[in-house]
Amino acid sequence: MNQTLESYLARKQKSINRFIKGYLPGENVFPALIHRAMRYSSLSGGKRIRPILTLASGEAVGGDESTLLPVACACELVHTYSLIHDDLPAMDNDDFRRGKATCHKVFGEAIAILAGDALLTLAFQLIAERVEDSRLAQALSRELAGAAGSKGMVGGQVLDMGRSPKTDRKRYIRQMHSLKTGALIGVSVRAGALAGGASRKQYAALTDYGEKTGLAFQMADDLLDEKQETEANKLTYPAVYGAAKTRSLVEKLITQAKQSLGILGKKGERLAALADYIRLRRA
Ligand code: GRG
Repeated sequence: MNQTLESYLARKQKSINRFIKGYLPGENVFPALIHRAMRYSSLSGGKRIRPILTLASGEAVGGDESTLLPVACACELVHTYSLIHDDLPAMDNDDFRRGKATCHKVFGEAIAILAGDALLTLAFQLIAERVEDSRLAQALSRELAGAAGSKGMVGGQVLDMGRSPKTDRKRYIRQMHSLKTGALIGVSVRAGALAGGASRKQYAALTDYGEKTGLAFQMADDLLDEKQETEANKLTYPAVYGAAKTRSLVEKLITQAKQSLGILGKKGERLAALADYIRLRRA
């Protein structure tokens, strides 16, 4: 990773972590158990890719970090909720996340479900409380709810939990990944564009960038996921296309994502570097 991007990621992760730490209810706030669970999962060292994309997208169109941070962190709270619920026994049944015991392993299933619910709710409270322009707050809430809900991430998760189809697997997996992972990454980029004051053309370009990057992110994740070999009935890009073809699809999407940044000129360079980071990431 180039030095400039590395230090940008470190700086932004620090700002995001500080904001989330300060915004979440303290662990002694009544009822303490749920707040401990919310803090446990939210402050456990994720890469913060989604909120960083929000910040980079907003900055590319002239927004400043302090205005963008609440919006960025709202996207991260939704992401954290989805991970807690995804790890539950009824879904992926995972014991570890980010190298630590999963929320339900530490706090039990009921509290983990509620911690996810509370984080999702808190994301919208954050937008309502910290985005001063009420029209912008309304637009952001609509976009984020759409991306997180049944026509977005939840819908993608439903496809993932279902039986994989015998025919038209390519269309099915594209839909599933676009919804399950792409929708939240896409909205993270679009939310930055909206909060940063993008013009119509800039918004359209960033929407395109977000869609391509979001899909590429999940394909790259499939390539990294060692479980794919053991979870034979899980529909993954490498299972459908083979690893080599999946790699070339990631390359193609990232190239297209970077091309859509053309109208931003030099201001799009950070987002281009982030797209490469997604293409090359090893964890
Ligand atoms: C439960 C409604 C609901 C949705 C779950 C996001 C999701 C949908 C499932 C997560 C399963 C998974 C591991 C998908 C692969 C792509 C992905 C979202 C990876 C985790 O995101 P990262 O790599 O994680 O950004 P960190 O830990 O860095 O935040």
